[in-house]
Amino acid sequence: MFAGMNNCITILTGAGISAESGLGTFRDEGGLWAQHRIEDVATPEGFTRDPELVQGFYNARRAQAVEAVPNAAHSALAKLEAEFDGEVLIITQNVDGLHEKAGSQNVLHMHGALSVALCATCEHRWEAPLVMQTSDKCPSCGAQATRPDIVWFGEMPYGMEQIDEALQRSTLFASIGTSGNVYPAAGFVAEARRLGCPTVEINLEPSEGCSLFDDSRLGPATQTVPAWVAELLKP
Ligand code: BJW
Ligand code: ZN
Repeated sequence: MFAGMNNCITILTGAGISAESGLGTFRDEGGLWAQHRIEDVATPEGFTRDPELVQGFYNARRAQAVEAVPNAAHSALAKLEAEFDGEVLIITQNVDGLHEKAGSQNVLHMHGALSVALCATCEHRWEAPLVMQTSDKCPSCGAQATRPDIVWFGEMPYGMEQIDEALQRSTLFASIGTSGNVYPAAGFVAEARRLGCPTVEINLEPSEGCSLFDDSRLGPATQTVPAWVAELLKP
């Protein structure tokens, strides 16, 4: 009766799943890294050098994310979680909150979230104001060391232990809309394989690690993801 609970689908998502919601990816032509230097806006050193620049970058992205609407790919994953006979875990590198807006509940934000403020002094977290400033006072310790709760290069992504455990019980690993350039996320497919778990890549084009996947579905996420979910839910 509970046999279904032995099924566990682990889904890694990246910027490509939100592209058709109007949010820019990082490495595609005209993407965020074509407009900003990574070391200026996505490292702790960049933040120390010029906090105003970094806050401005994330304030603009937060404003876009608040307005953005989940697309058919996000909605299909929420439907999968609701209807699949087993566990569905989304590990997202995205900071936009669109999975939750679409109704997904089991979501792990390994690179943080635009909607959360973090005190660099005491690590207290609270809901981010739409426009964040480093001089905003921490509600817990009063320090003026407010930063976005985003995992920058050189910082440890969140939930690594939980991710490790999830990969161990996974019966299917899917990677959606990510270029496979950034570790440790880019290494999950190799780990899943090592554990004997089948792997599928769903992306606009083959990613860096495409040869490590057993199966590949190429095309825009709003088409490929609902089709894949329909197959999984087929009785
Ligand atoms: C579509 C589509 C459509 C488009 N439909 N698809 C040397 C070797 C190995 C590792 C390292 C190394 N040197 C340093 C490292 C570690 C480093 C790293 O990986 N660097 C690499 C660049 C080499 N990683 C880290 O530092 C991480 N931490 C860490 O390793 O901790 C351990 C440690 C700590 C201390 C000391 C030592 C070790 C932290 C990584 C943090 C990443 N942060 C960012 C920015 C913050 C979030 C934000 O601002 O939003 O996260 S970087 C950026 O890249 C962002 C993303 O989450 C991440 C991944 O990007 P993603 O999602 O894959 O986007 P794109 O644009 O690359 O790809 C989009 C894809 O979608 C494309 O394939 C398109 O084709 C596709 N697509 N439209 C379907 N409609
Ligand atoms: Zn504090």
